[in-house]
Amino acid sequence: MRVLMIQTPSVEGISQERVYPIGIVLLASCLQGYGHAVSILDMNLELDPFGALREKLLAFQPAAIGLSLRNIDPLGNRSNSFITPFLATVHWITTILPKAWLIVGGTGFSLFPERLMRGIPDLDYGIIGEAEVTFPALLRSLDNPPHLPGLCWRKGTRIKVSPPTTEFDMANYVAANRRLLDPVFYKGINNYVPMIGIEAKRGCELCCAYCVYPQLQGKRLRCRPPAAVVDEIESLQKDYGIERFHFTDPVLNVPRGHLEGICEEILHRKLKVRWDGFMREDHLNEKNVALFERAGCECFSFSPDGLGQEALDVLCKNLMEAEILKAAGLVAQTDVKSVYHFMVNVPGETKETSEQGIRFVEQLYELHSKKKNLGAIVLNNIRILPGTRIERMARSQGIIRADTDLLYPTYYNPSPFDTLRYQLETLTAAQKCHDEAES
Ligand code: B12
Repeated sequence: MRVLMIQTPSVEGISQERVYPIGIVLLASCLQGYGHAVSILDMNLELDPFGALREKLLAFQPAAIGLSLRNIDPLGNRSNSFITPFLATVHWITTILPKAWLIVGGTGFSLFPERLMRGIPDLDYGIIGEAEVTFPALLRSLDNPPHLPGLCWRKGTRIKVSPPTTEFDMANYVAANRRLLDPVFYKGINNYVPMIGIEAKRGCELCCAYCVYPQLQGKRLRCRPPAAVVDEIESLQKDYGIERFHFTDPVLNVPRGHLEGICEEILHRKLKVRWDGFMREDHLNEKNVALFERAGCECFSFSPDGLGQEALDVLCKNLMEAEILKAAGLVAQTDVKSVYHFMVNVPGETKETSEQGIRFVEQLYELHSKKKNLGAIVLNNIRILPGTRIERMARSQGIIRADTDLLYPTYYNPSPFDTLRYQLETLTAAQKCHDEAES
């Protein structure tokens, strides 16, 4: 069957950082293995995304189209929605190729499956979560699919959803066939984000109050063998000259020993690559910080989220303020920059916690002041996503109503601390200016 995989618009305009759409390239690689003729379109790469879509549809004439809805909105308190261009994409396809099967998946879809299937009657099927097994199986039986994990389908006017799988065995992981989408197209676009994502594992065993990662990938950690991860990195460097990578793992440095194994393999092969990924503070020590730096870590990215112990506790971070400061002390001694993400105006915010938050930010600047290696402190309000503890809190506190449509940007930011973010941002901007003036 001719199958076209499309990454629908996921960034705000052409100037934004873009990422290689690893999800659809992995799926297309799988489908190729089953003998399908596949093609890929990343609309984010196109100056005229809808013109490119039309051209691709007419030239390739797919019988089935896989639409990836990765992002629902840009987060960061912004109010744009990627649902609008997604709806436009569906509309263009059904106008140009009304007979093609339309199947949707991706993280954005997986968070709102019923809502989207109900709201967009042109979607024939949806698949929640990882789709390496379900998608090829669905293509074999589009007229009358059997029970498949994660499948969303229509029965009359009803939407039926079967529970997704989070059990894909990472020992069977086949690295994406990059010939299907040349990484070179993504070179030189981004200023900050490494464009190529590498999956070292799936799954997250934490239960942070706002987070959907365990929902998306399951709670069980499923690691790829370090040598296989480094094989993928090595071949991307050799074949495409890619030197910077982002590990897509929810938390990169758990379980203990896995990232260490990857780093030892990188060093053993003498690869000169740079990489980053989100790490847990309580798993860092002098030894592994030094190893990560030697193996090419170019940024310690942290998401401690809570600006103090009360906030850490309410966000269920299972992390101590002292552990964050200890980790900051360790990474501050390296020549690698660090970035910290925090959430502002979390449930239970008071005058005291907000003042503590300000002091906490100041302490981080202080720790990093000697080497001037604090890349950024990123401050956001919480985007309320379905199925999270924060959603339940927001409902019980009357911050969202029973009929609030979470599909569109909705943040937890009640008064009276709804402007706290600006206060903290002003502080970080002033600190940055001070640091730059000194250096
Ligand atoms: C790594 C990551 C990043 C990295 C990417 C680096 C890189 N070079 O790739 C960074 C930090 C840069 C990043 C940035 C952003 N991200 Co991000 N990111 C992730 C993360 C942790 C993993 C994504 C990933 O690559 N997974 C591995 C691939 C293989 O899995 P996958 O894409 O899910 O694909 C599988 C399935 O979804 C499915 N599938 C995918 N497509 C399709 C299509 C069809 C037809 C079918 C059937 C199935 C299917 O099958 C695939 C294989 O199993 C997810 C959270 C998570 N745990 O999933 C958030 C996540 C996807 N990001 C999100 C967002 C919003 C963003 C940003 C907009 C945030 C921002 N303002 O910076 C940007 C946008 C970047 C962009 N250009 O798209 C949201 C999206 C949902 C939402 N809330 O809108 C998520 C879910 C996190 C969250 N907080 O909610 N991200």
